[in-house]
Amino acid sequence: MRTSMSSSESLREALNFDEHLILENNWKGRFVGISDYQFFHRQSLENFEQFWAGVAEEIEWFKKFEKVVIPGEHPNVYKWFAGGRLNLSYLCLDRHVKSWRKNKLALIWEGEPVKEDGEPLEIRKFTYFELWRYVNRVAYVMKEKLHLKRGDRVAFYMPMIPELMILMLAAARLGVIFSQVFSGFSAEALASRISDIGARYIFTTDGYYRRGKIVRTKEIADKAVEECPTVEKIILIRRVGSTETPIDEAKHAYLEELLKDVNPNAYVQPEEMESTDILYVLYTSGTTGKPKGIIHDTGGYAVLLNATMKWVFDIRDEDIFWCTADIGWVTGHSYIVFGPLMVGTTVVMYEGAPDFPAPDRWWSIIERYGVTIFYTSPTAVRAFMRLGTEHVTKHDLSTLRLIHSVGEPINPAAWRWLFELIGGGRCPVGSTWWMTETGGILISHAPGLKLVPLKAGTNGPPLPGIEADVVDENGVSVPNGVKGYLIIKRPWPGMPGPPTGMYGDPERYNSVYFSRFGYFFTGDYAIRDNDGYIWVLGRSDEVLKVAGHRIGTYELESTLVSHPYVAEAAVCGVPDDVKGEVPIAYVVLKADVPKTSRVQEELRKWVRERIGAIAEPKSIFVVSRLPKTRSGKIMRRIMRALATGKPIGDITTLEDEAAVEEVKMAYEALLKEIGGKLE
Ligand code: 6R9
Repeated sequence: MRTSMSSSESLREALNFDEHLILENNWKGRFVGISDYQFFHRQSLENFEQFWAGVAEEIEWFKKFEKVVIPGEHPNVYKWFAGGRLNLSYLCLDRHVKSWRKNKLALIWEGEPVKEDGEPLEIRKFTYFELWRYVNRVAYVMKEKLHLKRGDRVAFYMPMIPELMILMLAAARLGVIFSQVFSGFSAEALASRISDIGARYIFTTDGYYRRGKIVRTKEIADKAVEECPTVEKIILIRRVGSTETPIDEAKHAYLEELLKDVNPNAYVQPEEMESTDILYVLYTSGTTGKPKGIIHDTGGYAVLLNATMKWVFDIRDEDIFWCTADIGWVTGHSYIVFGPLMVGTTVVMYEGAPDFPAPDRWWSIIERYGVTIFYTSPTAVRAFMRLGTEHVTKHDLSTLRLIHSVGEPINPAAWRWLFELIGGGRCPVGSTWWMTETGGILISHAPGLKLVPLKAGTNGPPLPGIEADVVDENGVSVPNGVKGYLIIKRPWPGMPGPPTGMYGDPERYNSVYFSRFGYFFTGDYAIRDNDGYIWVLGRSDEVLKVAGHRIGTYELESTLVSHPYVAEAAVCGVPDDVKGEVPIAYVVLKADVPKTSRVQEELRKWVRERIGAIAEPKSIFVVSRLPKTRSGKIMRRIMRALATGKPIGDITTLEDEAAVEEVKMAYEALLKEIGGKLE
């Protein structure tokens, strides 16, 4: 059965997805059809509260919720499953330890370093029972030795080692709010997040391995703490066995030492958390201002993750689940730690670089552990595509049965590569759409529901209970096949949580997400096709996605302007074959600075040190003025067109706020000026 109509045909063509890519035979015999899904989806919205109540009953509550969803104290903040009590650490561990899963593997971790023969040097495996014991001992240290209690805040600046997962579960056990900061971020980025949340402790490592080198996290944390008066101590987890700078007992303690005299059978009662209590705060980039601390609650978040593990990943007890994200990003929080452990699966976690020491590292991991579900990103796929197929074909990937990607739209070549080469033509390959703000997947194919035919390249229909739409600038639904803005029309479990959506800033939460359309605005462009499938096309705002990582242009611009040489700066993203997008910058220097090429080098280093290597601009143009409209808005499309050698006619009407003549003049002036200055 082929359900798509002509407009989605042409849409697929426009996006370069060709004919054979509706995969209705993936779920042989079980495939029902999109109209059945549409009916099911409509029902879930018509009986909205009843539907979500049913989904919520699939997890274990210490006390059952009284209400499904009620408004919170601030506009657009909702209380999901109010009155309910639960604990994520209990759901991820204790529940399984009480069942046959006690001795099932919860985690298989592989470190980056390899032996001479190329085999991994370290593999650590934890059963649910072992993980539970370790988490209890760490929770004991947090509670009894560090005197952390419910509602306190801590920061984790942790690389991809099992202790990160353990710290998250220990904090969740005690109701201690945690904020994990990506280990590739700089001291400044770390400091701003620690001070915003008012963390009492930072947990980090002495260092970690990345591409064969040691990254010195302790030194970075030391530097960050200088500006953070709330921090009492840095707790170090030993990973590389040495630090470059001395340990100061007043400032540092090793977790290992703190654990030494803790009983191996230590048990810490999990706190009965309110469904509406904060589980964690994760900082993410927006279009303006400093990074936003997105709050995730306990109950709504747990319900969405539990449901999506089943609907989207079709999780089964024999699965070996590998999500390749870093836990520093939301994908790792939701789909390495809380989602997979809640449903009792075996999680694979890998510490290092994908191509270290050889380009087949990832594929060797799939073979070594018999990974069945693989969750990755288009940018990683594109990087591997350049390295050739032989690194893949020498490994047996036949255990794989389901593949999804996340982070940005998937391009046809990357989709095909995943489908044909990695999945051997057997595995459905989806592109799950969601955001830090949504907590979990909202728009996706759902093999676990066995209803939805997979249409390559689309994100899929909104999941049950999720009402999404594509609208024009006035908030009116656009016809199928027409590009518009993606909005979410009803609250959903897992949305930014009480009390304020954004940590300490309810006004900003409202103005960023709700002021434009009155509904949650995702910031994305999308198309809805005739089957109701959503094709997310990319960001409509100034948020960049560099190798799938979210970076705000404002963050970059303010970092550049804080350099003593720089008077003004403007940043935009330009397409990149592998990373999807990379930042470029235009800077106006102060009068007394010589225009030498060293300026570019200096500024690159400045950004690297202040935000992190992922934010480093690919090119920096020194100009005498920035292309701005009369109202002072930076015309990023001009910058983009110039840097990519494209004519400025190539602009989308949706974002066009300046007169064409004005745009042309600014373009020509700048073109004249920067001619030949591209680095
Ligand atoms: C999970 C995550 C969110 C932004 C989002 C959108 C883009 C994510 C996507 C996708 C197309 C997909 N995005 N998944 N675009 N197809 N499957 O990535 O969260 O880092 O907060 O970024 O990523 O633009 O708005 P986050």
